[in-house]
Amino acid sequence: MTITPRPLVTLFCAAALGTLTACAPENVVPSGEEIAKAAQAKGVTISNARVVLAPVAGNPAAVYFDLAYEGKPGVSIVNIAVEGVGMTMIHDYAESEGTRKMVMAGPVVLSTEEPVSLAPGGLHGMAMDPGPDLKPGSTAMITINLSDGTSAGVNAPVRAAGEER
Ligand SMILES: [Cu+2]
Repeated sequence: MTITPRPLVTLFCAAALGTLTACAPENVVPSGEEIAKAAQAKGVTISNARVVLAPVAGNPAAVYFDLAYEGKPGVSIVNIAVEGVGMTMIHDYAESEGTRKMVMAGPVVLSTEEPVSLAPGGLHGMAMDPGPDLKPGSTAMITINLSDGTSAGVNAPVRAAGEER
């Protein structure tokens, strides 16, 4: 079975991390079985992947990485899954009534011209309900699912809130 890209609804989320769970349900993460069956993405190079925990245990963790792409055009990241968390959303920031708010983002179109960067202050992954195994100094598998049904995985270090992002 292939993973079909699902249209992601752009909707405004509350700025506070604690209330973000309220805007989750549109972004459906494939089951572990679907991930296992997905073919390895071609032309994808992931670097600098890391998961940064929130200051309060159990609050959403941030997911960052750089992705260079040399594959076919018209492919995008449909969703991201992180081992040991409930679900991961793709977020960006947008200006609204003079304040910066987190908004749902994606699919993220891949380009051979410019790498995709999930980084502090911009596009990022938000890993909801991180489990107890996600500790500073450990690692977590990040799976990046693409619209062509392939996926790329990377083992990322988990960092504490105060560490370098
Ligand atoms: Cu976010």
